[in-house]
Amino acid sequence: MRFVDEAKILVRAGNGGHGCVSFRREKFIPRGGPDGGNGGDGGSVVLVADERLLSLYDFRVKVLYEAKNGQPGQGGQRNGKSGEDLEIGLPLGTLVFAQSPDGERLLTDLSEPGRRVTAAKGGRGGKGNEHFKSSTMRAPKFAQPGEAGEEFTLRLELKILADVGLIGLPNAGKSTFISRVSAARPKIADYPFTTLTPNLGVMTNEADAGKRLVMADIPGLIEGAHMGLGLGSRFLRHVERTRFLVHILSAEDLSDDAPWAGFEMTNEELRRFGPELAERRQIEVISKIDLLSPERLAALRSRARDEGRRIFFVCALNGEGMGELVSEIWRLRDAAERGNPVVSHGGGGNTAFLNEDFSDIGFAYTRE
Ligand SMILES: Nc1nc2c(ncn2[C@@H]2O[C@H](COP(=O)(O)OP(=O)(O)OP(=O)(O)O)[C@@H](O)[C@H]2O)c(=O)[nH]1
Ligand SMILES: [Mg+2]
Repeated sequence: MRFVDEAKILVRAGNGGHGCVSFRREKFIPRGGPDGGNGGDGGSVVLVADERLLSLYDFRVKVLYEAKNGQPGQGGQRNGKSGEDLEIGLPLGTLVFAQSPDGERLLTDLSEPGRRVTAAKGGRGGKGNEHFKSSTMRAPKFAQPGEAGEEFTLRLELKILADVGLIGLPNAGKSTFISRVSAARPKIADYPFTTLTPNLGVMTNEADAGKRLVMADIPGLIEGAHMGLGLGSRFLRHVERTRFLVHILSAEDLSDDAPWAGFEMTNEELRRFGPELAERRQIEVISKIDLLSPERLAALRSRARDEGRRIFFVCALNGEGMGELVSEIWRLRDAAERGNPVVSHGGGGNTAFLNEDFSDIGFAYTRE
């Protein structure tokens, strides 16, 4: 399924059924009283946050969403049936804007799984003529029409909600990382911009009541991303709503005199995109350490220590350093959960499984 994060749809609630004008007609009762029933209410259009979805693609294909009309009332005091509501499932993290000639307003932010919001209210059914009879009006020859249902143009904007955002230069090993720690299976290849759209992976911690953590992998950032270079900041908004970032730098991209310069470059792009994102807590990771000589690796470790910089050195291929990194990710997530409930997320579509290679650290790694 294609990843799409913007769409525009038309939602139309059902009209209320008209009230009925009718009079009782029975043998030997020449002038029966009014017995027109009420019209049924029109169905509403209801939006539901669904954590299994990760794209607005469907809403590019189908644009009009209509709930059912209420049925008209009938003679013999029979009320019309109400129209059924129409439920529309939207990805968790969808912002919904209602448009009107004088602009748009935020209708809702579907930021909790299962959240339900009525986007267009169904019209009320009209009263039948029986409702209007009184001592002064015994035979009302009118009934109430049903109300029209509401109708809106909605602009949908998906901003992924996840616990952790993965960032780094192209080819840093981000997708490899997410594929090692979750059941997500993104495309991985030895060239930049392999990832073209965000992926979500779910990590589970079987040792802790199956606790889940959702990680978002986005395309690599290059210098000038904020100006639209590379895949630009097009996808940066998908790590805006994360608790913290895991920043991955490949051992291939370390320069000799200023080894961490690659981190600074990506951070500069974050800053230009939004200062708030640049201040988000990060875990710094050097990946692909299997490509370094033991001496160089030792030198880098001690340099980081001397500079008071906590850097995790890992190899996603053989698992070296991964256990420690994953523990740190859970630790930060737990701390963030206690401190500030930024994200509420029950998990995405990718279920994780226990990986025996890493079972000694007590975390459920996934690697089928
Ligand atoms: N030697 C080695 N290679 C690795 C390691 N992790 C990833 N790679 C390789 O690095 C290349 C890029 O990996 P990806 O996971 O696609 O990198 P990415 O950061 O997602 O790249 P983009 O999606 O293009 O931004 C692939 O050929 C991987 O096999 C590692 O720990 N060691
Ligand atoms: Mg990738």
